[in-house]
Amino acid sequence: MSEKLTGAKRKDALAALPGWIEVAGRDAIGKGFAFKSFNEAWGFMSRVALAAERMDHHPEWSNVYNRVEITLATHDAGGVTERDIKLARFIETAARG
Ligand code: H2B
Repeated sequence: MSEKLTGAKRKDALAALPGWIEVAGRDAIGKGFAFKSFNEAWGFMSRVALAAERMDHHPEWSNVYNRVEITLATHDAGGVTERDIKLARFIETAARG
């Protein structure tokens, strides 16, 4: 099981992920994405879904038309770990198309 990220490591990891914020009220990180269309949002979600399955690490997310809200936490660890940071990094590349 991965260790929860704390302190400077966590701060530095988040600083390198623009727009990602600490979720209020729980140990998790999140970001909202807005695309030009539902088609672009779904394409993004498809890329993330395939990677998440390969990584065996899955996002909590919701989609409304062109918007996708994502929360990442490692359920086994009860908080944010390096696995969430890796997935968030992939999500950033997937959002670029
Ligand atoms: N995703 C996330 N975000 N956290 C987990 O702890 C987790 C997961 N655990 N995906 C995985 C799957 C686990 O349930 C399976 C059995 O490996």
